[in-house]
Amino acid sequence: MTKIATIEYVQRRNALLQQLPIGAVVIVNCASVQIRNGDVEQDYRQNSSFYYLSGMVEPHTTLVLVNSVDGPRSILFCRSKDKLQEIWHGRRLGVDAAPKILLVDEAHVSESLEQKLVELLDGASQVVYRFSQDETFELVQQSLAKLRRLSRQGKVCPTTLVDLDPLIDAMRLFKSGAEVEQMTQACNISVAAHKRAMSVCKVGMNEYQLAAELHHQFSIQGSQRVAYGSIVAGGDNACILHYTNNDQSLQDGDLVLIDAGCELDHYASDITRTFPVNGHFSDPQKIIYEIVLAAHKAALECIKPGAVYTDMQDAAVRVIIQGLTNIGLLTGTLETNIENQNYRKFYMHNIGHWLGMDVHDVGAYKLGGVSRPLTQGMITTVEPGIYIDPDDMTIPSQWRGIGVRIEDNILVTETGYRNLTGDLPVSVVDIERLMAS
Ligand SMILES: [Mn+2]
Repeated sequence: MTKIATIEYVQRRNALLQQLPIGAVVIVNCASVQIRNGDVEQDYRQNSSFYYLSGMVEPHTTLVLVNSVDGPRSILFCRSKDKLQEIWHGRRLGVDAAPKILLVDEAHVSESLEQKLVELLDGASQVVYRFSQDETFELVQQSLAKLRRLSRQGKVCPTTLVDLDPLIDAMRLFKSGAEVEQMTQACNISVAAHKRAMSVCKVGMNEYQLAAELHHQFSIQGSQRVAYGSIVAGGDNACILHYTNNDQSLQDGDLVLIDAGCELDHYASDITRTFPVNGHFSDPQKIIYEIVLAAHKAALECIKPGAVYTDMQDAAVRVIIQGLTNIGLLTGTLETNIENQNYRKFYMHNIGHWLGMDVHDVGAYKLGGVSRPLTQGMITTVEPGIYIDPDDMTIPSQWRGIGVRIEDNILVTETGYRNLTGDLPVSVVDIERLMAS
């Protein structure tokens, strides 16, 4: 399993500073530790943007970047080595090792941050931090208040505050070769886990047992955690888009929808497959499934540099409307159904989302109010679905409660796309064959 080289983090820090004026100071905080209950903490997962710039997994850490006249400067504030604390809670990187391991220019103990930050912000051309992070806001306000009080001693309080998020989001949206490699590995693990779930699925199993099969496969292949709460939805639970209870038994004759992906070194994968619990699609299930699959294919065929998100959504919507009209679940013409959005009763979400360090990754979907063109190096999900309300008595019973979603992870390439999760069976024949073997 390869990891992204440390030098890439240096390049990211420098690329960020290059977009800023001389004298700009960037402050980024790590994720804070959350209490789960009593004395137990939530599993710590580093903030994605902080990790993107630092490669540092530990809590209680702050990264400060200075775009000085002498070149870029990176300063890490982290926990000091502490034998007793490390015996209880685990190893720490410490200030001596940090410059060598993370290739930052300097490292200091966290306790010195407040005082050092006042010095670093003195006369800064602008202060760049994540407006979305409350603790950084407080830290910046405190430092600026101190500088203002010291103005008679010649200190200069910066007057320009800039939000870091749009800058870092725009960088994270475009994946480097190493990031693509990392995400390909994450996708491969998730593909193997979904295959395992398909091959072990049996009537009478519980949803949580199928989830356990996926999670076992994630862990055994080196994934640190899930990228999001796994959805294992048997029968009409599939019509609950964010179903995560995963505690019902899987019934003969039902479909099961699995939306699950692992995280690998802070990069997500996000796959959905829907397959029959007993290994064989019924005729109505097959009909709905084939419509979603055709919509999925139509959306994929749009993907190339210059295409926009709405191209994919529009292509999928057309196929879904046509399919639902053919079986009598929609009436009227294609155009009126598009205009009235009648299809939203069956397909109520969007075609996909950016994928990266966060499962719903950062990056603007529109630029200047219009859908932004796809560009080489972006990774998106493509995930059309049809969900037929189990309680809607106006719909013939054979269709009710069927929920199907098909989701793959797609890299936009120079000439088109690469399906990073394309090794996972998706056709009716291939799924039934895998389940039979
Ligand atoms: Mn998704």
